[in-house]
Amino acid sequence: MKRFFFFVLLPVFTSSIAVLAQAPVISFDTVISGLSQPIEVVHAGDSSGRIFIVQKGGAVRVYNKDYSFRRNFLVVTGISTLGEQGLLSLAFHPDYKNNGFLYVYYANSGGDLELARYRISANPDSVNVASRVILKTIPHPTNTNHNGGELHFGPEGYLYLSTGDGGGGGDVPNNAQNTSVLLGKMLRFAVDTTSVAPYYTVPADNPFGNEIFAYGLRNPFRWSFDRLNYDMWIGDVGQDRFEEVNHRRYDSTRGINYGWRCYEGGAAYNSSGCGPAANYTFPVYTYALPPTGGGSGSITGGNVYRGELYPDLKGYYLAADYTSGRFYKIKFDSVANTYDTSTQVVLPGGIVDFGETEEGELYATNLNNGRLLRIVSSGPVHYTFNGNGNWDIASNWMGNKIPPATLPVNCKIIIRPSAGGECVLNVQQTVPAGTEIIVENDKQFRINGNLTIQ
Ligand SMILES: [Ca+2]
Ligand SMILES: [Ca+2]
Repeated sequence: MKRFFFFVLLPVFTSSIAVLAQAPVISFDTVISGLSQPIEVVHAGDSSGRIFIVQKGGAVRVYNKDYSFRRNFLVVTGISTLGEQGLLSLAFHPDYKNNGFLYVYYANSGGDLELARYRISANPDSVNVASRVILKTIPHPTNTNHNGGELHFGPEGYLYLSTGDGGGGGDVPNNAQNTSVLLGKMLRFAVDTTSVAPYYTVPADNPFGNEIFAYGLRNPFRWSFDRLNYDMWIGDVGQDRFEEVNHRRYDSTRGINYGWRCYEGGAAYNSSGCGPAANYTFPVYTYALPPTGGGSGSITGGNVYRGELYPDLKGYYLAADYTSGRFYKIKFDSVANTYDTSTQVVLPGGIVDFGETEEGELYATNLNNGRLLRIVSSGPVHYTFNGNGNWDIASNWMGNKIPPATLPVNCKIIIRPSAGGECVLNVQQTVPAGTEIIVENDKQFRINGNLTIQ
C-alpha cells in the first residue's frame, strides 16, 4: 500500500522468476459494489455467516452470507484518513459469540497507531460505540505512510498486529531493527488476562519482554494465518527494488528478524549496525520492482486457499500487487520445503486485502473501485449444499454457488444435510454422466422437481 496516490516510473529491472507450478487460472466475481474504499473483509467466527467490510474512512458494513446488506455495523471516529492512514483492520475475539469483543486498528486523529476494543450492543448488527477502550497507542510521528497493519488471533488466543516502520523511506530512524520500538514489527497481546486498563498483558514468552513478537518489517500491510495450521504469511512492502512474501511455520516465528532495513528482500539495503546475514530470515519469494513489463508497486499479502469450491486451488497462497494487478500463486510443499510460484495479471489493480468467509472461501477488496470480489478458479467446482432448504437459494450453498442448470463436466455435487430434519431439495437440474453426487452425514435427501442424469 505504498503508492495509493502516485506512480513512479523506475528503470526496468530484469528478474528471473521461475514459473514452476500449473496453478489454476483465477478470476473475480464482483459480489458487492458501491463501497467506499473497502480495505478489509472479515468474518465474526460466530456461525452467522455474516460478511464484514471495513472501509478506510472508518465505517464497517455488515452483509448477509448472500451479500445482501444488513446495516452499518460500526463507525470508528477520531481517526485520520490522510494518505495511507485510516481504519485498517478489524478482528473478532475467538469467543466473540459469548463475550462480544472486537478489536480495531487505525491511525488516530494525531496520526499515531492505535489498537482499540469495542463490544457489541444488544443488536447483533450494531456495535456499542461507547464501549471503546484503547489498548495501545504507538507513536508514529512525521509520516502518514507505513502504518501496517492487520489484526488476527493466533491459536493460543493471543492477538497479533503488524505495524509499519514509521514511514518516509529507508527507515531513517532504524525503527524496524530496534526491539524497544513497536514500529516495523509483528506484535502480540494477551487480551484475556485482565479486565482493567490497558486490557491486555504481554505474553510471558514474547521474546523481548514487550509486545514485540517478530521484527525487521518495513510495511507488513497485509498478512494472514493459514487456517489449517496457523503458518504465518506476511506480505512486506519493499522500498524501491523488491516486494516480498515471508512465510514461517507457526512454531518457528517467535523472535524472527525479517531483515529490514539491513535487507530489502534478499539484497543488502543499509548495513549500518547490521550483523551477519545468518541473523536474518529472508523472504520465501520476492519480485523485482517494477518487473519486466512494468507497473508493480506494492504487495498485498493474501491467504492460503482452504475453501471447498475449488479443489485445484487448495493449498495455494494468493497475493497481489496493488498497482500492477499481478497475482502471485505460491504453493508450499511442506515435505520438500519448496515454493512453486506462478503469476497472472487480473486487472484492474487496487487490491488491498484478501480475506476469508467462515466457510473458507476467499475474497478480495478493491480500494479504488469499491468492490468486494470473490476469487474464482478455472478448475473443477465442488458445489456443496449445507443444511436443509431449497436448492435454488444461494446461501444454502458453499460460497453462494448454486450449480448452474446444466453442469460443466468434472464437477461434483456434495449434499451435506444438517443433523436432524429432512433435506428437501426443490431442483431442476441436469448433470452430465459421470458427475459425482455425494451425500454426507449418513443422511437422505428428497427431491421436489427433476434431477436429470444425462
Ligand atoms: Ca525482509
Ligand atoms: Ca486479510
